[in-house]
Amino acid sequence: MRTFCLIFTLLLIVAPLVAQEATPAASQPNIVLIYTDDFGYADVGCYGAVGVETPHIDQLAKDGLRFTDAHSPSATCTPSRYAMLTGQYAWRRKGTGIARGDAAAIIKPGRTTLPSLLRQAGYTTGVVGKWHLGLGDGQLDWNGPIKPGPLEIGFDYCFLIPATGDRVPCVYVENHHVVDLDPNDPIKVQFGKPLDDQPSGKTHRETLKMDWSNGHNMTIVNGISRIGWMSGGESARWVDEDMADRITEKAVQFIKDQQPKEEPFFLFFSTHDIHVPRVPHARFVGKSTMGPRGDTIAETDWCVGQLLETLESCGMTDNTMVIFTSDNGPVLDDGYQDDAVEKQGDHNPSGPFRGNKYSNFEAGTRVPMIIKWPGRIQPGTESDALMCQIDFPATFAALGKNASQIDIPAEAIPDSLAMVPALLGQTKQGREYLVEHGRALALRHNQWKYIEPSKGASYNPKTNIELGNDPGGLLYNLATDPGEKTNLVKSRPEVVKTMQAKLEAIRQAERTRPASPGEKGESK
Ligand code: NG6
Ligand code: CA
Repeated sequence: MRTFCLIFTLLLIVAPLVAQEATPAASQPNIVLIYTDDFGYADVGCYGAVGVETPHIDQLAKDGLRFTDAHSPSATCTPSRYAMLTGQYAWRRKGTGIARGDAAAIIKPGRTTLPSLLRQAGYTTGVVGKWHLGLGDGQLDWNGPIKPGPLEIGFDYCFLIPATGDRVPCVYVENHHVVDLDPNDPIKVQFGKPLDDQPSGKTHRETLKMDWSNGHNMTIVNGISRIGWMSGGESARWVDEDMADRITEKAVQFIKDQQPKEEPFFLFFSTHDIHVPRVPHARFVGKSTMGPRGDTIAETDWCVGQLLETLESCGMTDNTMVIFTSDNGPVLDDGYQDDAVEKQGDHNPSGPFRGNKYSNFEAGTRVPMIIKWPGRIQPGTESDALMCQIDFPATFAALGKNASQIDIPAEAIPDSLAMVPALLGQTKQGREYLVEHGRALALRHNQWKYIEPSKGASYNPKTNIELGNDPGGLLYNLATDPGEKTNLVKSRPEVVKTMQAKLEAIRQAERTRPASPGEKGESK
């Protein structure tokens, strides 16, 4: 009897794994992608944060899989988001750098995107939070319909912070319209020269509730001066302290609205935290020892908790894959005097890695990534597979029983690789190659990291960031030197040569996604 019980128990444990191998596409999960802003590798507890607690995010790791070598596609926001949604390395495409607040839509209608692929598999798709990929087709009138935008490239619903918290316009956009706009008080937005003689962060610096340190000295909204000029739209202007609550409420509602439906959903929840200006709600002030930067980490953890609680109360926990990650590495002083430097204490947001946001060094793109999918991903596991968010389109499209309904044109998502076994922790074999993108390009392969020669500044004194630009190039063995301390360019010329050749081949290629069986056309 005992033997029978043992065999039976073993079967229970092993069967789902075997089934996973045989039919990797049993169910069609909901997908909640929590995309944080400027969270560094070690900005959450389960990656080593000190001075702030992140119990909900840590619980995700206890219930799921924690990656230690996962990357945002770039070391800043716009290119990372562009690449994650289109599956194309941003450096292949001009105009994908940090977008202005009045930038036109960077991803044009008709493009195959992460949400447009998921829609083919029957998903309802929504994006709530920071967008920063441009809106409209140039010369946008913020008082009229705002398009093209997310709804024209595959999302069914959007509630947006159009660019960043530190850029005008400081209003929310829901689907095609600015929220709470009074037509008698139209909005004007301008970058470059001032709009009128309104007070600015420069002229009325003493009135600000958070002072700027670099740039960010133009239009004042909610006592904080921003990048760019904006007039009108008083009733529509956001209150920074309420931002996390507003977007969480919208995300929670989106999830609840899906409950009666048969179809799965995809929610791209894109936090403003912990980007500047860091202005937590009063209930999070003092939750960390690190001032606003740490307090907004605590605020983000609360948002994560709210989403998980909603899934649970809707009975959706079991069939939802939740992913927590970040759009680029960490920065302390990013233009406001918010005590991030002064109150850093023992907390090291880059963890064991060198560099920060903006940097070619590892911490520019190596970010936290945690995935939970009950029944499909083993709880409390860890993987050092080389992963990148650019693979989300091909990977999410390959998940679940409806994957065969998705048609991926030859030219679509050109650098996105289907990484289902690695994403689910069935293998620790990740990408063979990854191009990291700071200012210069860097190639990862096996233990090697090669940063191509770059003439840019090696250090930015304003942000206190080592950018990792070197005219001679840089080569590191990450297996023995994860902190990128010993440059091997001179001692290992043969490695430099192969890495440079491979990087060049990837740069010249139009795509790195292998052709799918039966694919015609330009597949290489
Ligand atoms: C920089 C801003 C920085 C931040 C960044 C974009 C200055 C001096 N610095 O230009 O504050 O807004 O752009 O960050 O203006 S990102 O995470 O959205 O890429
Ligand atoms: Ca960012």
